[in-house]
Amino acid sequence: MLPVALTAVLATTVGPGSAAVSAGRLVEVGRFEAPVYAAVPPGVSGVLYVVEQAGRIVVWQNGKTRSTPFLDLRSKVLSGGEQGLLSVAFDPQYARNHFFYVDYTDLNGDTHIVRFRSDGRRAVPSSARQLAFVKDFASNHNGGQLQFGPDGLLYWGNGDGGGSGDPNDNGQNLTRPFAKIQRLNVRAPRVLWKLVAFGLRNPWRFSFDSANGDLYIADVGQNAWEEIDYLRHGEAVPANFGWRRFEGAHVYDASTPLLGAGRYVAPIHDYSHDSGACSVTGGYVYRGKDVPASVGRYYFGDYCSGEVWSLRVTGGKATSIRLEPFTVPGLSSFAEDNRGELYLMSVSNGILYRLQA
Ligand SMILES: [Ca+2]
Ligand SMILES: [Ca+2]
Repeated sequence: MLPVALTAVLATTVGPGSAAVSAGRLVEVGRFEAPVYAAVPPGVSGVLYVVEQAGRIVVWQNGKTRSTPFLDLRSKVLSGGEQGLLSVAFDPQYARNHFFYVDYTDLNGDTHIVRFRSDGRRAVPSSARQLAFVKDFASNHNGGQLQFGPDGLLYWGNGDGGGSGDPNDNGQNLTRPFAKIQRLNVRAPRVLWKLVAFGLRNPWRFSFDSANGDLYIADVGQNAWEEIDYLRHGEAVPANFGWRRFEGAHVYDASTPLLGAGRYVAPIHDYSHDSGACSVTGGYVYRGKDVPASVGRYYFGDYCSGEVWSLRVTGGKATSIRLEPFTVPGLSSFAEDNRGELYLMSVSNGILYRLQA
């Protein structure tokens, strides 16, 4: 049997260059019905808008949940598995225009990106304006993340459409709306999505580092490897993240050539399913004040094993990869507030946690 101190070190460090010891713990701050995401309008503090998979957005304020939902799309949303109301993004000028954007799967399982306006407290249903529609063919791999980038553009991720092994080779095909991250200038008079990245299997969660605009994508793998992808702010796009030639850093289908249209970008990190992991859930680079030792670390975890890790990107490479001393089974998402504090949530037990020192 190992000495206690050594066991603790082994439990909190994995991978090369990882001498860091974890500094955080999780504290429960709220309970919801199958939460899958949370976000907050710019400049607001003490509030999170929590996305419930069935189709509601509820407002959590100073530790309490408002009784009236901010948005209720339950009659329009097919929910369960990878479907449902999947994320929300608030307009950078929300304080002025009250616009926000949602991604959901409708009763046929097709994807909608819709802009709504609120009256400040609740969504105005008649304000709905559709910005994208994708006819889908399988219930899984619907992506679902919306984020505003450092350029003020709206970024949207969609998966390869689903099934298993990318049966239609959507990953290496630019003519279809699958397996991509695209971005939209929401101020332009016409809706025109532009390609940022392709070769993604299911980018369920991606985020930008609020300090420098770097992009982190957690791309869900097939049967063996989960991956973290990274693009430094300002790097040339489109980037080709390789699916289905590659799953993580490993060849998945050698007969699928990489499209020449984009530069292939290998993951900065991948991890195997050996430990009971099955599906990566991407988080955020921590920029808060509560856990000073974690500033600059990117957090992510696994939906099945509930393991949570963090790493630092140094010189374009993942360093100081660290297993955190807590688990969140059913980990559906992370969230970040305007102070840079980090939240985690479980779709299976409904708990919203906050990272604290
Ligand atoms: Ca699908
Ligand atoms: Ca990849």
